[in-house]
This record gives sequence, structure tokens and C-alpha cells, in this order.
Amino acid sequence: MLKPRRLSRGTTDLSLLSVLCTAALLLLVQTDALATGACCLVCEPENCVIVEDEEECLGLGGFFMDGSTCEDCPMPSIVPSPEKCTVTPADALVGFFVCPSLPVPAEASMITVTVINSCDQVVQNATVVVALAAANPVCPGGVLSGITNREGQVVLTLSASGCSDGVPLSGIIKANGLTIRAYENVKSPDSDTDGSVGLGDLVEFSSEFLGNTPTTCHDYDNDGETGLSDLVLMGPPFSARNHCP
Ligand SMILES: [Ca+2]
Ligand SMILES: [Ca+2]
Repeated sequence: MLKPRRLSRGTTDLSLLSVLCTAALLLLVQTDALATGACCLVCEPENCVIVEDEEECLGLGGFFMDGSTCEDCPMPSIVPSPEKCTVTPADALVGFFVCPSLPVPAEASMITVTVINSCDQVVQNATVVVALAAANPVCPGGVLSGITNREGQVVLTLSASGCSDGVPLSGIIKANGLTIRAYENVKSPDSDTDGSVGLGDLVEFSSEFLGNTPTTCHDYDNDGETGLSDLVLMGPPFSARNHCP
């Protein structure tokens, strides 16, 4: 009576063993499948490859996203890198030179924003928006936004007045929603904000130029003094009596 039992138990043990082996194999296959993930190569043309582990991905110079697919890799192309973007001539002037734009915009009031991403690629079709503080009223109809072209550039005419001298966040530039510049200086030859560059502004300019009042609103290039380089910026819009529409 014991014999069949032993046989039966042996058969059961064998079956159990084969079930366990199959399970272990399945687990192994499953673990292996889970180990793959997306290796994002953000600056490479192919953008992503599927690899088995982080080590393999690091060897390729990417970053590993365990269990992910390539669709999960971030697309760097539209995200600007603030330090790589350029703004002329505002970066050199350490702020915005703004000016009522009629009849002809003052040269320095036309800024060229070049949007670059972290891969040193230009960003086309980026939405660029300039925002000024209340101390720098924009002329009626002034457009302070645009879309970058194939070279990743957009030219904006800053048709505005007033003075922000060393005031944080006075002039902001955003590209695709990300702040790429935050200037403390936004200065206009129409500093009295009456909408035109006239005698009142010249009187204020002269006072700073001659040192009768402290250097503030008419130091357009923000080098610490109201001098000849500022006169060069003030001259043309004053001669043309630049004004808002
Ligand atoms: Ca004025
Ligand atoms: Ca100056």
C-alpha cells in the first residue's frame, strides 16, 4: 500500500519541480524584459535607442529611463537654453533701450533674439514674448512678441517709454514659455513718458550729461555714466522727434 503512494509522491514532486522551473524561467524572461528601457540621446539625430541597462546607456552618452519607451524621452529641440540664447544689442547694453517707434525706430530699440537649445541647435518657430514693467509704458499698438524664423531669430521693436534703473525683473524675455532674460534696466529717451522724444527729455538728459543730477535714466548703456555713447543713442530719435502712434 505504501509503494503506490511513494510513486505518486515522486510524480507529484516531479510535476512540482517542472512547474517551479517554468515559473522561474518565466520570471527570468519577465525580469529580462523589464530591464530594458529607453536610452535618451538628447542631442543625437536618432534621439533614442532601447538598451538593456543604465551602464550600456551611459556608454552611449545618454541617460537611461528604466522600463520606458523612446516616446518618453524629452524633446530638447523646443526648450531654450538661456545661457546659449543671445539678445542684441540688449545683452551688450545690460538692459533694454526702448523708444517710441515713429517715424523710424531707433536702431538700438530693435532687438534680435536668437533662441538656442541645450544641444546648440537653433529653435525655429519659438514664441518669443517681451514683458515690460509698468514704469515702461508700451506705445499703443506696440507688438512685443513674435515667432523665430529658420535661423531661430526674431526681431522685435521695443516701442515704449519710461525708465527702470536697476529694478529687478523690469524687462523679461520668454521663449516658448521659459524666461531667457530678466533685465534690471529698461530706459527710453522718452523718459518723461509723454509719448515723444522732446525738449523735456533733452533737459533731463543734459542734466545727467553735465553731472548736475545723478546718472540714472539716461545712462542707456548702463556703464555708470551718462556720456557720449548715450548721446549717440539719444541723438537720432531726438532729431526725428520720435513718437508713439
Ligand atoms: Ca518725452
Ligand atoms: Ca553710459
